[in-house]
Amino acid sequence: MKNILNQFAIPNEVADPKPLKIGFINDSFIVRAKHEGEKSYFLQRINHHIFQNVEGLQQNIRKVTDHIRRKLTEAGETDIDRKVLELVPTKDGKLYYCTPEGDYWRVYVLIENAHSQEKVTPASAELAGEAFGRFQCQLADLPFDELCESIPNFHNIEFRLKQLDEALAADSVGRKAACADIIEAINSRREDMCLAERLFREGKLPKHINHCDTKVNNILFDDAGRPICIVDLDTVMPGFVLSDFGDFMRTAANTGLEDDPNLENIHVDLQIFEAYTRGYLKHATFLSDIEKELLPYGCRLLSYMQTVRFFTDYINGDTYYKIQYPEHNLVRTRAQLRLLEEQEKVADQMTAIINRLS
Ligand code: GN1
Ligand code: MG
Repeated sequence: MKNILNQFAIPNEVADPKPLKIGFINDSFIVRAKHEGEKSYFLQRINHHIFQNVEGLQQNIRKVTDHIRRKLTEAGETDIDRKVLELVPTKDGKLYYCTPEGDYWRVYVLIENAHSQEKVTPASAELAGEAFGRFQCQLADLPFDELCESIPNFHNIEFRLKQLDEALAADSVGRKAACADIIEAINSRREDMCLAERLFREGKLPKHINHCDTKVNNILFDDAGRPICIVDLDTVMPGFVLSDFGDFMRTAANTGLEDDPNLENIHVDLQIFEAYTRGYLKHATFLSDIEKELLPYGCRLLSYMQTVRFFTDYINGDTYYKIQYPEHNLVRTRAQLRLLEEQEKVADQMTAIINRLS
């Protein structure tokens, strides 16, 4: 691993990398400065099976972090190094290093005195809304087609449904027959759930740069509990603002778990919904009327998309998501479907909250 670190333009003396247990996709290590007051680093092996275009991925991250840094500077912000991630290039100026064995590595400067949170409260949800709203706003004037899709069609529901149809047609592990109710629930919503893609084709719904993984644990907070920096930029790519709003609500405004085996636990937490929306709308000032109007739809879209993705993986025999027990992807599917049904029930309440707050 010394040899890997040696490839990067790290100016100060550092200790050996120590593995960090975060995230399921990349392998992460912390690289501490040997002397106090000097920079420490965050080393990652990029999962190039999931991110097959590492060059495009790293260029995305560079463009986004450069753009945000410029915005922060223009706004006269201080402490900018803690408010945006910084990639450390290799000694020959590349954004990643590929080993002779074909492993891809990258290095970020470590942001000190910052931590992430797993749980949300109404107070932290409002701050999270501000943080993701600010992030989207900072990127609103970066043309969406400047970035590539680091995972092609990642949040394209038409593509995800096609993948499901292919999985069902193959039925390679014979799981389809027992899932008629799920297939029916997915099919009956197909047309409605492809609305955003249709509106885009008709020129009525714009694309912007999105984070595409807006879980609360992708925000770093300072010791006083204020959000300082958005991290995990791997899926930052063009898409609908509905993605980021919807995925936060899918993961945070659910009284149950993403894989809750007890469907009775699953309801929409409207307090969290309202708090996040308040924070988000404060900063997402670039939203058009149609985008604002579609935000409750965005919540349903992301729950539906996750239902389709978990179910596809179940039908395929669990090849994408790590599972903890054999029926895990089926349990996840049912839990996400229930969340969708619950969101359908409170759609009007969501709209009323948005109208009141905007
Ligand atoms: C994956 O690994 P994690 O939790 O960051 C997935 C998301 C899904 C999520 C479901 C690259 O994210 O899109 O919403 O699982 N990320 C990728 O919990 O597929
Ligand atoms: Mg992630």
